[in-house]
Amino acid sequence: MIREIHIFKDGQTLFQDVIVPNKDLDTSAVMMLVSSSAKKLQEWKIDSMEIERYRYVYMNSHGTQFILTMDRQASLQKVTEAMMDLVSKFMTVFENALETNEWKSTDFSPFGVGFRKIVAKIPVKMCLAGHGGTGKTTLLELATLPSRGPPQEYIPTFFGDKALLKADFDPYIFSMFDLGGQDRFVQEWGKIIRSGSLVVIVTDSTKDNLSWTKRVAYPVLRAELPYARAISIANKQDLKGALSPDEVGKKLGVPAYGMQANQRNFRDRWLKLLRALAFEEIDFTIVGEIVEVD
Ligand SMILES: Nc1nc2c(ncn2[C@@H]2O[C@H](COP(=O)(O)OP(=O)(O)O)[C@@H](O)[C@H]2O)c(=O)[nH]1
Ligand SMILES: [Mg+2]
Repeated sequence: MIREIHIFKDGQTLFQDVIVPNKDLDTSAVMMLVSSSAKKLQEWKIDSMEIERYRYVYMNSHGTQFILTMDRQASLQKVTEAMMDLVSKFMTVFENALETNEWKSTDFSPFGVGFRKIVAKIPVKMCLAGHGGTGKTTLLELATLPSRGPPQEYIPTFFGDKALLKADFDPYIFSMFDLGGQDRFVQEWGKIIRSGSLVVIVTDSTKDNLSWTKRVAYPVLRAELPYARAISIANKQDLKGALSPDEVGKKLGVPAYGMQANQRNFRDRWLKLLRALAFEEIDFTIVGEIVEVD
């Protein structure tokens, strides 16, 4: 998922759009570092550097530095393509201005619309991870119920199902995977979840299920998606004896949110949680930093 764009020339900011701000790093210091590397690049070459859970993809054209901030875990190839696309579009409109002194008085803000369209072309990969029977398919179905926006799509697959969520998350669209929770499939998760930005750990709020999650799911998630963001769902809160979201969160070491996936009136809450995870407006954990408790 692309989080930010910054465009610089001669140390001045021509354009920037911050969709999900980075609260961990000093952005202006990082931009100084990255843009000084970008300046040394040959025309149309693309390079990148990683800092913590972020990746900075950069390019230099017409003495102008383009820097995209993305989730480190997401697909570098897709973002590289997006970079080519956006620099071409930018040059189509502003090349003449950049070649003269005119750029100093040019308004680059109309580029924002084109930029967000490019962002929307890369689906944000989100994985539902959990044991069979915890409610992953039900959560996918809940998210794909007819909405006011463009139609959401439910796509059955062999290992688990997939949904394309096109409404409610502007400018992002989500590609959400139900990782089949049969034990024999868990080893296959790696192939499906590679380049996932977001993980939703689904539990049925029982003790046995929490130990399965930690024993079987955690090793795969840690190996495959160390930089992804994670929350957990304490599902089936209607059942007698269900552990509270608080207890589930403590035991898993991942903030947990209560849910009843088989109830339509939980749809709004579910979509709000997904949105808040993508925009970093709720508590979450980085997969590689999960500290579990017995
Ligand atoms: N009581 C209750 N049942 C649920 C809830 N969410 C899902 N279920 C049921 O749990 C069963 C397994 O759900 P499913 O989505 O197929 O699980 P999956 O294997 O993780 O995909 C189904 O019968 C669902 O209707 C819930 O919040 N409460
Ligand atoms: Mg299922």
